[in-house]
Amino acid sequence: MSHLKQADPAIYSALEKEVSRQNEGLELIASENFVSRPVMQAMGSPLTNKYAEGLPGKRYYGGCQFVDIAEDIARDRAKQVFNCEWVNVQPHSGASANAAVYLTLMKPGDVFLGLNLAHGGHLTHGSPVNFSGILYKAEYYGVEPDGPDAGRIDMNKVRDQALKVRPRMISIGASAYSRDFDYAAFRSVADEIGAFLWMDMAHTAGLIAAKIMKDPLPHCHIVSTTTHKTLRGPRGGMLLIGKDGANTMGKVAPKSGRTKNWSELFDSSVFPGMQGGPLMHVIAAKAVAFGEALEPEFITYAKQVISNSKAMANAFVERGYDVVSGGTDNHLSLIDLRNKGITGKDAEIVLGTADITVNKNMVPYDTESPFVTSGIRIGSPAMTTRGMGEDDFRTIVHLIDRVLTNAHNDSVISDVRGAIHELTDRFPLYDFVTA
Ligand code: DSN
Repeated sequence: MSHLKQADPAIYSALEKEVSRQNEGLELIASENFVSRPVMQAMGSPLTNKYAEGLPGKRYYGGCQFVDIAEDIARDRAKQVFNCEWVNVQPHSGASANAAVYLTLMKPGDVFLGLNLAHGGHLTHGSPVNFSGILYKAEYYGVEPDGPDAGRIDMNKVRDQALKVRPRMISIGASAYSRDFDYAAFRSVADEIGAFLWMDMAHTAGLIAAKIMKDPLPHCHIVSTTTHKTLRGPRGGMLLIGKDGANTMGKVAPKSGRTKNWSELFDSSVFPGMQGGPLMHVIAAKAVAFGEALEPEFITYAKQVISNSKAMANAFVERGYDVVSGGTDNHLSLIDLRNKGITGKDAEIVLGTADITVNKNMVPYDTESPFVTSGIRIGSPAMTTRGMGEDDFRTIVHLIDRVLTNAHNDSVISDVRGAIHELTDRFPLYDFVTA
């Protein structure tokens, strides 16, 4: 970092402080993780200088022979990781990947059916303030309010809703849903009404790659993801079609006099439909991360993510917290704090003062606004990457509970902050700035 330190002390200083925050604090935001140094090195490389619109071997610029190697490796490794037929590794983000899905499969005004944002869905799955809700007509399914399946999706209700609103596309995937999805049941609903089925696996991609959560690829026509959450790659997006996915979508109407495969249509929705030049440094970093995901250590990590998440959820339940759906199958839990007398917003702030980073989150049937919320979302991937196990996560729940039940007691919060720093000291992270 010596060049940066000398050339731009203001940015260096912000970076140094952020690295200290990451080193010392407890990172429990479910969508965050810590990438390896090789991933960071590929990202911070001269590949950022190269324009490469198009695909490997078919670019609109000269001099692409070496970035082609990187993109081909990224695509080949992604295909191995997810056992899929086709990928496009160029989307700059999950939202860009999702935009390419809409652009390919929907026309403005078409109806689609997705998980309600207030029940764990994502902004790009039909929120009225997002392009997906502005350009298309979003209809929703949700989770059960009460009963034995409280907090879970009831597939009979999804079917009823699909038969009622007749969507052109059904989306699966969530930002705050702690249970696995019944992809076969979703596909059966989609087939019954002739709809496309799209899974946004951004949150669980790493757990799917490790084959410890159900695989959406054999059931869905198209799958999108980010690459930086449980998958532990650089910030970015990707589109995938499973071995059977594209073949079950029927015939594509000829465009420009030639029948195109679905994969070609998705490719052209990414570029030139949604994006200009791909970020070749990020694509190289994706290739590195996919290589890491093919190593046996990745499966150990992914299993530990879920064990830690379950240990954390159980510890919250034991302390009288209302964990939505009663537990978790994946890397996150959603905690409804209404029985604890603190809002999600206040919980996020007070935990932050103890160097514990979480995010406030709407809970299903929330009575607070999205800026206040009644809950927090807590995830295990980042601290699992640092090496923590179930006992550490039980300690974390104990410390979170101390803060939330002593939210106005500065001395308790200061004690907890000290305990957090002792804990994180035992699991070193990055030293390249502070060393
Ligand atoms: N904003 C991400 C999350 O935190 O879940 C999803 O895009």
